[in-house]
Amino acid sequence: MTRSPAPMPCTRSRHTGFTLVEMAVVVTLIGILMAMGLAVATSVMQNTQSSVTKDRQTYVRDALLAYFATNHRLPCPDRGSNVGNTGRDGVEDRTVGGAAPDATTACTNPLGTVPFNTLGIAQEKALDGYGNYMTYRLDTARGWHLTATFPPAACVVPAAGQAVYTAPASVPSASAAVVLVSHGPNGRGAWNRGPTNTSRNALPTTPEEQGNTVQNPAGPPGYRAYTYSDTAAAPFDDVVLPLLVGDVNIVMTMKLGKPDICN
Ligand SMILES: [Ca+2]
Ligand SMILES: [Ca+2]
Repeated sequence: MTRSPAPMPCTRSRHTGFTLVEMAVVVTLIGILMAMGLAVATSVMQNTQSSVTKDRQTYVRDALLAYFATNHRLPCPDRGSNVGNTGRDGVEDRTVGGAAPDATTACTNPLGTVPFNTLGIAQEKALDGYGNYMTYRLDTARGWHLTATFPPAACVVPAAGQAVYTAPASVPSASAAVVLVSHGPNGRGAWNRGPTNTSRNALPTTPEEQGNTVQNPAGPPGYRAYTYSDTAAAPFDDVVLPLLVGDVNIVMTMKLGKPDICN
């Protein structure tokens, strides 16, 4: 009689799936990886917004210098909220306004946004990397918006412009014909692209940023081109680029073909 073979021992595990502990480990790892990915994505986005802002400010500054070289003056700000003018259409706003403003008249306001149509540049160049309009502050007190005489009738070096501070100090570090302000990630004080294209974000609450909106600036008057700070005591995220009086003077002397304005 033939004996039937003994049954093979069962080698198959009783657990074919993940244990709760294994599942917990996997879920934790996925969470860590997602958090790392999100942090990297956020960092990349912030760097992109910052670099776009700086690139556009440089672009606008160069466009202003080119405009000055051709027109011998700087354009007035685009000021969308003023009655009787053409609004935030990219055309500079003057007291005699409309589609073709009279360049011999005063600016409606020295503070507004970049007049992209007058400069002949794309509208997006007037925006910062955070989607707000950059503030454009022209030093109208010294007549930069009116046509300069070429060559000058007398040796007159244009006076100092708007004070720009790169750090808390009593003496400014730069003198600007134009100050371009991106109000940064918090966007406080910036004109935004709301339904009417004329809305302005809530103003800054800290003195470090208030000066860039001409809103009760504490400390010395002028604009702040401070470095970024996320400290609770003095947060600052504006990105500021001055068009220096010296740079405009260089364009003037180049147009005159002279070594400087007086020679
Ligand atoms: Ca306008
Ligand atoms: Ca800001």
